[in-house]
Amino acid sequence: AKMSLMNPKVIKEKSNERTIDELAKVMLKHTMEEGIETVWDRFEMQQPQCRYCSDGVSCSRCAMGPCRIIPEHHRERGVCGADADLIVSRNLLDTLVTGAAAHSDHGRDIVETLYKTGTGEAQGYEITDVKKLEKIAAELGVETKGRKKEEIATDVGRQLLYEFGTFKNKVTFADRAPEQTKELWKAAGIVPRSVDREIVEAMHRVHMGVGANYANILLHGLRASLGDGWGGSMMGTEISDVLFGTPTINQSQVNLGVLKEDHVNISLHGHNPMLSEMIVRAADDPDMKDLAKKTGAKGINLVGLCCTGNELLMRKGVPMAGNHFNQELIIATGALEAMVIDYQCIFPSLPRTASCYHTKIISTSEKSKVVGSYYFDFHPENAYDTAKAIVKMAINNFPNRIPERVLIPGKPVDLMAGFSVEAIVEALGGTVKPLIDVIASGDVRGAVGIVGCNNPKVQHDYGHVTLAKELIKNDILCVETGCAAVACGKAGLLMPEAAFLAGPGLKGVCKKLGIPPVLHMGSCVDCSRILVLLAELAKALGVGIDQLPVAGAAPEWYSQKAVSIGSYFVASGVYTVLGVMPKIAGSDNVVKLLTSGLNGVVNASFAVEPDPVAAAELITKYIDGKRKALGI
Ligand code: CUV
Repeated sequence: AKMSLMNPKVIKEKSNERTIDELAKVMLKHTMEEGIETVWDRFEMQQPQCRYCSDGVSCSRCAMGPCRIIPEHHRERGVCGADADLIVSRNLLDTLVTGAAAHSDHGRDIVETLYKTGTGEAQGYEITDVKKLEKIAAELGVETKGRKKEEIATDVGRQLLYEFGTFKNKVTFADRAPEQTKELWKAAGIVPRSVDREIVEAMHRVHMGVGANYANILLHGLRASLGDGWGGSMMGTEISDVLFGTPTINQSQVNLGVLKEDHVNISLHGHNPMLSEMIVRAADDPDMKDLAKKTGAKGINLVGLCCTGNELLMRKGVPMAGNHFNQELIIATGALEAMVIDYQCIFPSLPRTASCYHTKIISTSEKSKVVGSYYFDFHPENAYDTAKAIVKMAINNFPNRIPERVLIPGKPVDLMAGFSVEAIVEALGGTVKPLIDVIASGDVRGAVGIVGCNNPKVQHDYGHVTLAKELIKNDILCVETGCAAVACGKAGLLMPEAAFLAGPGLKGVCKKLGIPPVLHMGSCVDCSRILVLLAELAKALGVGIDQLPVAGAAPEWYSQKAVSIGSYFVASGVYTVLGVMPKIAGSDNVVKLLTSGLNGVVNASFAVEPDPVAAAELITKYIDGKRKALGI
């Protein structure tokens, strides 16, 4: 029965306006007909959004406020005396370190899991990549000779946990940056001292009566972001590789069509592989497979969403159901028995969406309890047993599915993933030299990291896909993470066949190596893989990262984590173009500092360009400038 009061023509128009994902269009039409609310509807209901908040000139940090800067009404300062520059910069620092904290707390959970795997307290985990563990041990000065991998893991875990606090005053992985880049950090006073310290100090600085100089506040933001990128996030990536394996190139499938009508469908949504990897193991348990058959299903079908999906896709080839804005639509297929969540990027309203169907939302983190969800207290100590209990709950929900309400909107698209730095180097024959050669010859003009989320201010996936297509046309190789990579996967760009869309130079290189023109490097914390790749390229060339013909882009970002990523890209010397304007327009000084002033500090800056075609032009011009400066 069609419940909607909306005109069918309006429904069709809206589903086309909201997304370029063909299967999402089908589902959006369905949600509008059925009267199921989505992120796009809520965005519409929030219009017009507050102008003062959009420009960053509202402040509600203390009890003398809230305050707004309204120059035309002579309100130039908040009650405390803060002007627009200070209010904007304080708000931005707060946003940035919220993101840094999210990444880094995830990193800590992983490191703690490694530590507990070493000591034998964790259940069901093992050390998979011993070579990587030993390499990291050497960087940390942990003895490896004649020792068991568990002993090394315990010491590596402990050493990394120290780097969150204030005792060690060192973020070891930041040593991986080239000397020239580290010199810039030293000169600017932004070498990160620890992961947590920079975040806590930022919270101190935004307290009334502490940070009062906008430039000083923003520089600290760069330092905190470096503690995330080269610290917390890099630990998340590296130690996940140690525990679950370093990704190798693999093939899988993507979009809502990965759901299977005759299987128990479970989607894994969130970020931390310490949960999702364990669900993969539990679903492989013969007891679980038998149970699924007993309920009449052909088997268990695990699918990923958002970044924990990227983690599983990279390491295990688990099919990917979609990115951020597919999370409500997958429930509306009526074919999902359970959505298992940990934390970050999970709409708090998902149980409301699920209440229209048989789908169970299963939360697992004490940090992210969700009203209306089923909660399992998941910890390293009880990981395997809890994972099995979760899978069991999903299987037992299969008979509750209502077949008439199932709508799987189409067929999945093939994609290639697993491009860790190690996998890229292996594909190149063991060193980065061949990549440098094709950049020097001009066959590949440069490389761009496209990262970040979906945002209802941008047509879903349009920013990511258009930017990537424009860049590869210009012979610029794209490396991607997060929802950007999933968007391009759905659009078919993650297959070697997509090389026909690339310029002649890049096309030749892709054909020779059998790789796509857009490489999937993982989840958001795996933006740290991009840093490692840049560091290796710069060191091989004997230059700083800021001298490379590379750039970053976040065409559809929404999250505080993306602010931290963009900031550590820029602080590491990577020009970064945003597709959505941050909340800073209320301060000309902050805008100027971020879009040009930083060039005098870290030799890189931000730009904002909502049109992805224009953004591609900006980036191509910038890359050509860098090539010229290198004399290639
Ligand atoms: Ni972490 S942060 S919406 S899932 S990329 Fe996707 Fe990626 Fe942004 Fe979230």
